[in-house]
Amino acid sequence: MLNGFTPWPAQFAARYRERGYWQGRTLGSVLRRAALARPTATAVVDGERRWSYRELDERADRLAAGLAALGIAPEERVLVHLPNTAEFLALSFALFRLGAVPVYALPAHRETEIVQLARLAEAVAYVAPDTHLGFDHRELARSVRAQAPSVRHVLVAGEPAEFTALAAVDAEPDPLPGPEPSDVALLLLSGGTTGTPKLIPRTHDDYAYNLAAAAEAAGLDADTRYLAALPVAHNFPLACPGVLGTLHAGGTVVLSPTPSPEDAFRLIERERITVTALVPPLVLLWLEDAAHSAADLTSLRLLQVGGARLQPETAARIAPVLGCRLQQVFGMAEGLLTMTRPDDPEDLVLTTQGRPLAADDELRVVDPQDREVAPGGTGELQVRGPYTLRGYYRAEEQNRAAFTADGYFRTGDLVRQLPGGHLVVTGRTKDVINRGGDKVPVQEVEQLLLTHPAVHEVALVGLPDRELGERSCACVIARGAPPSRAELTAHLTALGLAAFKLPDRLAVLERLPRTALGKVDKRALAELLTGGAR
Ligand code: OOB
Repeated sequence: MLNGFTPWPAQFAARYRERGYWQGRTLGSVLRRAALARPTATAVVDGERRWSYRELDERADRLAAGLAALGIAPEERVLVHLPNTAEFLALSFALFRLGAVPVYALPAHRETEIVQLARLAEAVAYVAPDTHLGFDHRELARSVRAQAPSVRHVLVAGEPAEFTALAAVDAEPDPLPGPEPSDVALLLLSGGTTGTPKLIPRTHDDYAYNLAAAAEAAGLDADTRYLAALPVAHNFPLACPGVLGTLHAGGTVVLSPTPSPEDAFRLIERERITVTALVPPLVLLWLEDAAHSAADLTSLRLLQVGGARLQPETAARIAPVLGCRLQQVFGMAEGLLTMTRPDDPEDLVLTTQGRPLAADDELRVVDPQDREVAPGGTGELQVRGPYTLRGYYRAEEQNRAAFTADGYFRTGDLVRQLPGGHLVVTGRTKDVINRGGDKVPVQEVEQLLLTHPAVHEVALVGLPDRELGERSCACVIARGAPPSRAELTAHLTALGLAAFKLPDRLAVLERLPRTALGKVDKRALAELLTGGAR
């Protein structure tokens, strides 16, 4: 068992097996099964490349053998920093079959995040494209190598420079011992409530349930043509049901280089896409463009929306404008998924975030003293269940705060539960800014801003925004001459921070409002900046 992983207690594991959530399957076998059933069907479309199930299956086997020949061993971590490409899928299944553990970084991540992840996971390899959207990953790889000594291999999809070409990692497949279904299959990145990133271990058993149950709830089958518009390194398009759920169902995955209407509409028309998933700001963009676009979107049957709050008014425009049904999804890389269902009445689909995937998802809604609120009341959501983690990876201290004594995960989300089980997400208690689905880890950004010489004190707050839901504002008490926003963003960019974490606004203040306990009062600060009270 992977060191630093917190397993479910034995009686819970036994129950999840007994009730059929955990079927003793590995993620590598999910593809194998689909490939045996429909070898010649198209599994993945990436630009002009089309791989059949047999081809994807064989590539995964050869790549697994090649990685083993490089000396990458089961349980070793491999930092995967690939955009939406066929290589992402081949590599993922290769690692699943080998029993090595992918750590999925988002394409937007830069040196700060990548180095932190490589160190935290003690990754033995970093896998990246040569360049992507104008950014040279080989240069990043050089600083990763210099700062994270565990990284022995850099594998490059494309022109490798001094590194190893991913395409050259290839060997005749040998039977591999392979992982146990209860082993950790992958590590996902948490939305981040602390100064440094946290990693979420997902086992083969739990993730196989997650993707299969989500595929069923979204009605996927062998005729599904799923467009991956969001970056597939994120849990939502990866397995909720996403690309893995589509392959489980025997459908076709079509990879879009970006989620822009331009790229996506062209692919929807060309590939007769039936299902896709978006975050709310992209829904607005698609709705706007679809009104003027000549593209034929009639094949689209279902649009999943999640990651941040969807306004009911926006939700109501989806069916008339895009000609498809909506499925709201509330989820987290930590596990729990709630979804509206095809047979839900329309008002529940438009105004709620759905109900849990599993009958054994145990939800409770609590007040700040951890006491359950009256049914229908608003409070923090706590959860445990067959696909919700019991501990972050190697994070003993953070785990004491993030979990209750009886193993519930404190989501930091404020919700209300309707009598039928549907949740309405109303806010959050955690200090994260949800910038249209991108999670801005507030403490991390504050710590980095404090390294600027003109910043004496800083608080990052989220302000309401029509398009993104929220935008970030850095409230700064200056040391000497006040800095400009351009100076601060240049400073953060030079440190190698992902662009979505850069403050959207700057407010230079004389002092920061404080609570009775002396902590910065972020609610008062947000009110001050939006012209509310005070
Ligand atoms: C998804 O996962 P993460 O890990 O990036 O972020 C999780 C957080 C939740 O705790 C919640 O604060 C927020 O994102 N969130 C939503 C939401 N879906 C997620 N807030 C309001 N409404 C929603 N529908 O974001 C994620 C993972 C799997 C599927 C979908 C989203």
